[in-house]
Amino acid sequence: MKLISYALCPYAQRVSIVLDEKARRFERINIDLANKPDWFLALSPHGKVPLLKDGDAVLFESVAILEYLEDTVEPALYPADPAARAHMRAWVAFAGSLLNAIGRLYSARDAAVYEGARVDLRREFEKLEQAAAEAGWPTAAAFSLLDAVYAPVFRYFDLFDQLLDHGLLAGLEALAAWRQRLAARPSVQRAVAATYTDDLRAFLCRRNSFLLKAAA
Ligand SMILES: N[C@@H](CCC(=O)N[C@@H](CS)C(=O)NCC(=O)O)C(=O)O
Repeated sequence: MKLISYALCPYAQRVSIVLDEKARRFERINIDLANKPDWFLALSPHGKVPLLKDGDAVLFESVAILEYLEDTVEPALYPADPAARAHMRAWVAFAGSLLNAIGRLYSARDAAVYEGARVDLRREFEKLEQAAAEAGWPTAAAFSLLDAVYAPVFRYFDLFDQLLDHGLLAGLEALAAWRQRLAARPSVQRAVAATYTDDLRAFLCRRNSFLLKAAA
């Protein structure tokens, strides 16, 4: 299999983590999104990564790719029980809306927009905290698809925590425990390059992010 990606993409990280957890060997090809190659544009309907190439099949949209891998490669990362599976799918979708909210946060260029995004994101994390604590995700024995989609969410905070006192996860103990468990997982560590945090900082700098101005 070939995973077409971009170095910082959280959606591609999901796929990388799941392939790794399912012990499927794959080749990762990172492209420059500012200069998309023609071969990529010919394959990608929306010009977005990730794409997964499996033989003649070219798959796009990370959740569709995860579902494909779940249908075709053992071990299962969704629960077998239909209600538990539906529940997990709903929280997988929530991880996507969190990634959008994080995007709004780091795209803010001034204090007022940043503060609005910060308050919205904090509210979403409080919802997640309650669900995580009730369901026991932070200490779950088996790795699940939920782990694969929340690990890239938490990874942003490796840099954000160095930059400023954002308070986004403060006091959310279930999320802190979950984040720690995921950060120790080899598949999660291998989903990005060792230069990830520096690369993310450079990305924020190019976007003139308020996060860096506040840190300065
Ligand atoms: N909903 C898509 C989102 C994918 C996405 O937004 N990818 C970004 C990179 S992280 C991208 O390719 N953006 C294209 C661009 O910036 O031109 C998925 O889950 O795969």
